[in-house]
Amino acid sequence: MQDCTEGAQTDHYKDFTESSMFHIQPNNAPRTYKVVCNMDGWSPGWTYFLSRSFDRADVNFSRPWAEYKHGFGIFNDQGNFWSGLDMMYHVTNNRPHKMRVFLLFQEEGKLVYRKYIYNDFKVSSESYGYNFTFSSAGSPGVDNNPAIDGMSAFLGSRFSTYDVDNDNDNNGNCANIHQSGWWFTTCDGFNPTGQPQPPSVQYKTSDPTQLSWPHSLNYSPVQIRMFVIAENS
Ligand SMILES: [Ca+2]
Repeated sequence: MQDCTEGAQTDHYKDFTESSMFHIQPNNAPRTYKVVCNMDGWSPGWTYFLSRSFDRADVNFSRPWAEYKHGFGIFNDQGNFWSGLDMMYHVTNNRPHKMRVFLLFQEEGKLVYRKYIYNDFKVSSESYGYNFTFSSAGSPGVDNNPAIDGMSAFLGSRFSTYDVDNDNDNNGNCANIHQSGWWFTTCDGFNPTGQPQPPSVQYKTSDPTQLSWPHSLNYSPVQIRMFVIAENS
């Protein structure tokens, strides 16, 4: 299958009842990629590229360029993982995809999901630093809980890791400061691949290694998931 969306529409995979590991090969790709697909439930056909949650076996996200390029972590429904920038480049350039960010916050003693959608989300090739574009964005809301656009602040930035500093901060290495990899601009911004916090840590702290995403009340996420699905699927 060229991506998880095609897999979810194929009889061969219809009996899968949860998110699990598959191999995909986009038509434009030289090889297969290991990914986690959502084949059932709320909306089948999503290809995950990031999953990190406080309640799972810890995976170190402070990794070099080569690992963010190829992917790392535990590739299943209960694992923390990053699927790799090469996969994202090939999947999103093979045919149009929309991207969804799914965040879980602890807000006043209650776990609240918030999501944001980016239409026609595309990651460029390694020679362009994997920078991304999208055509429009919006928050459809989950139980009327809108999220906040976190991606626009990173538009135009190249990806950075501790060994490849492509950020716009001349005084620091943002990936090293945040102990993660991302399309960093300045080092005092948000850290979407950072360490998720237990629900007891309700508010974002000054710790730069903490997982963070814009929120009007500065809540700290306990979980982040990012995935893409083919448009008009
Ligand atoms: Ca820098």
